[in-house]
Amino acid sequence: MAIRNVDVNVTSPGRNFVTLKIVTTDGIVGWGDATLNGRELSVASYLADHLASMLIGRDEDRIEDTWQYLYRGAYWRRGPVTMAAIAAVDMALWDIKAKKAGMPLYQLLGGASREAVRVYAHASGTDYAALRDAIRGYVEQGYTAVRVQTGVPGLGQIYGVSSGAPGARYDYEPAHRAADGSAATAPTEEVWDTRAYLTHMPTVFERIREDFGTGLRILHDGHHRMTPIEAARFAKQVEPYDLFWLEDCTPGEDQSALRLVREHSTTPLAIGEVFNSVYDYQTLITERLIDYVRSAVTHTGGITAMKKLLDFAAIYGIRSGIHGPTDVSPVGMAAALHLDLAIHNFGIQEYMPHNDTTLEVFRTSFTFDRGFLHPGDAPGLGVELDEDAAAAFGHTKAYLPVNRLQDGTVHDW
Ligand code: GCO
Ligand code: MG
Repeated sequence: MAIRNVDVNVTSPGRNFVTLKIVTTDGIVGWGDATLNGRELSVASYLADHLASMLIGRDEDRIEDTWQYLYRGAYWRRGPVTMAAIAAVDMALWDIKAKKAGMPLYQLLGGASREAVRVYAHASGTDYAALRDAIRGYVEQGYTAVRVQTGVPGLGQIYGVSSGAPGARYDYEPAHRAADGSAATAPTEEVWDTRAYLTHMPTVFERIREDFGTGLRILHDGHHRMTPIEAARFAKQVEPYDLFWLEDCTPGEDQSALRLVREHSTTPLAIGEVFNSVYDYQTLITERLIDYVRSAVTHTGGITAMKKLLDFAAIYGIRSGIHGPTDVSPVGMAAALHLDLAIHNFGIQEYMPHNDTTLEVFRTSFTFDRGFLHPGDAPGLGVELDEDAAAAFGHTKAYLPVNRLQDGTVHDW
């Protein structure tokens, strides 16, 4: 048996997704997620124009060899486009192998290490009252962990914070189309002031602890916006509020920046959603500068690479916190859930539910129950793309916003 067909599907049921379909000579179909928010067509081209023909005729069972062939065999290694493309091939091959075995993928990864996967929700609000209501809503649904993001007095729309418009809980998240829903031609711009943010945020954590007590796991995302010394001071200052983690406090390229943060604080640190290789973590893991690995399976070379990365992290007592916003497709989310259920050093899983339109196009078998997800027991990843439904939604160009300081300087994400 061998790989017979490789197809790349680009669809936009509310937001853009890139999905790889691999079909074997005996008709087994495997799906992989290759979505790279705001740069989707680059990965689609990498797959369709460069990799697809290399895969035809290969033995679909040789997952490790195929991974090495695409990674080590290529002259140009790493980078989000390459690693998202390799991830999609890898996921699709694992999907096929598990379907052939008649088992959910987590069984092939060693079987379940837990009954279900604890997830955290995204709560946000332009002011504290709105944030508190959002947190309360999640606590009532059974969530035990919530990421909190809020507006900062004096600043306008901030990334990660819902505008508060009716029914628009996650309106900050996808890359933005034009206001009328058509293709955007350039990113929108937001204004940022780190000093105002650093003054305001600790007061928010204090109120959350007053209102929700000590039991709730509170997470917060800094979106790479602080300098090392700002991050060190902030992480130290918020220690009394016992964050589950502070995410992406400094720009991702500079692994040594986290040494400074670590020297000054015991607030747990998470980073990695913009990383795409184990080498992005080498210093962070071996020097124990972080507590959680935030990579997406979709952007870090797939299940094969993530399993190795997380096993490496486990040696240093570092746990998983796999990236799971809606810019990984339900296929990528399922891949994360199978790993989460199987690995020993699971920490927590991010969960932003996809909207109904997306879920009509991707048929999922994972289930949510009172703050926990389970990948389900369908053979394979447990997600199927309905290509007819997908065909109704053409790709629509969209951009993540650009961030500027009040004087106009382009700032970090
Ligand atoms: C998170 C994130 C995402 C990113 C998004 C960008 O989930 O922690 O930071 O919401 O902003 O993945 O494409
Ligand atoms: Mg993040």
